[in-house]
Amino acid sequence: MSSRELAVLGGKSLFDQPVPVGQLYFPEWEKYETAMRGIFDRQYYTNQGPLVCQLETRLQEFLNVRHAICVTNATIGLMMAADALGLHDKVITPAYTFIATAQSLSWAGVEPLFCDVDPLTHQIEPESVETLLKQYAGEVSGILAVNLWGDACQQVKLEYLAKKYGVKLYFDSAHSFGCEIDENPVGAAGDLEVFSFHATKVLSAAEGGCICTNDDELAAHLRNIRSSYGAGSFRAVLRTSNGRMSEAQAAVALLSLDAFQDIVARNERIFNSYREGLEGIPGLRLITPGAVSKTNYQYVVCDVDETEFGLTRDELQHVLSAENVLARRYFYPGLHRCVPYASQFPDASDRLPVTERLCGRVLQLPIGQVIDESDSREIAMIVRAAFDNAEKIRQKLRVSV
Ligand code: T4K
Repeated sequence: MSSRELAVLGGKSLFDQPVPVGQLYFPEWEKYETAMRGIFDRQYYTNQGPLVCQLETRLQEFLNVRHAICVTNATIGLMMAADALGLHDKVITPAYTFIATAQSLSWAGVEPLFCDVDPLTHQIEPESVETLLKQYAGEVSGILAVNLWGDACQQVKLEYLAKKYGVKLYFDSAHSFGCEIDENPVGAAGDLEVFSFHATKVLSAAEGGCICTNDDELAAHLRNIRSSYGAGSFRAVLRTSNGRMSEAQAAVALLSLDAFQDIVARNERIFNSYREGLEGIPGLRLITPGAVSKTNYQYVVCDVDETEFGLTRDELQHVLSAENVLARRYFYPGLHRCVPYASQFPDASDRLPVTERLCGRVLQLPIGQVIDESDSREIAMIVRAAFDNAEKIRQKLRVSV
């Protein structure tokens, strides 16, 4: 691709329609129709219906975990988890994650204590966790770790720390459904794990999620918080909610689960074509999941080093946006700079140097059902052309500001 063709320099956009980053699985219409017809025939929309029950059983088998408790979405699941675990005072969690992670704690009346992440993998950094456990001894009731980017954090080290300091440990695994560590499915670590089945995730219920645990007591507690429907045994809980998944959500999730291996295989092909296309571009590093023995290839995440690449991450995003490629700045700003946390942690940026750096450098490219391998090859060529024409692009952007 020559510089003349870049849309930011006056060429035609690569795509006619905006291309989003997400997975956006849509089942075959006939299969969807059949599933919906079943809901109509049974005249049963929600309240732990047969499709939700079927989904829970299949997830338990797939994830090799005793309990998979389906919920409305992962945000609600994380809120329910914080309540069920009886968290109080402070909980350690990374600032480099989606806002829902920390907000679930705020909803539970718990203060998030932000720790830093690893500069290469972006996963929660156990050393940073231990520093906070020591500094706030007696005030920390838990660690909410995040398994990011279809990869996993250092779970064994975190389990050691949770035991040593006597705190709860649970995982926001919104990004890591279907991944494996040492051939074992992600989902059964710590006290519990929460997955997201949002439309942009590798397993989609359009909106949805599930909480996984091997702890029977905790599972019963969670089911009672979710609502009395399908709770099995009654437990007196301080707060109940409506975290139910509907039959329509479960129908999409079951079809998505049927197609799961194909979805991941497609992701893998697209990911590898990006890997080839982006290889050797100075200042552009593709984050490759390394802690898992199997990834879901859910995300294509790039770290842009302005000094070597010649453009900032934001300038590259501008170049891609002109091509109708809706690359996203996950996660920007860092949670320590978001309302309501910014005012509570005025010194957080000094304590979170890696998070600060990543928030200015990381860019997510499209993958999933919305594109194919030839699209990802073209997108990678645009990134390469952006590098080749960095100076010209900078001048153009300066003029148009
Ligand atoms: N923990 C972590 C670590 C998370 O990343 C998330 C969510 C959660 C917890 C909470 O999970 P949920 O409560 O959502 O189950 C998106 C997703 O909404 C969110 O699920 C995800 N993480 C986050 C990283 O990304 P937004 O608001 O930045 O993007 P959104 O929904 O606007 O979609 C991205 C692009 O896809 C846009 O360009 C629009 C396009 N799109 C989206 C949908 C839903 C479509 O074209 N069609 C669609 O149907 O949050």
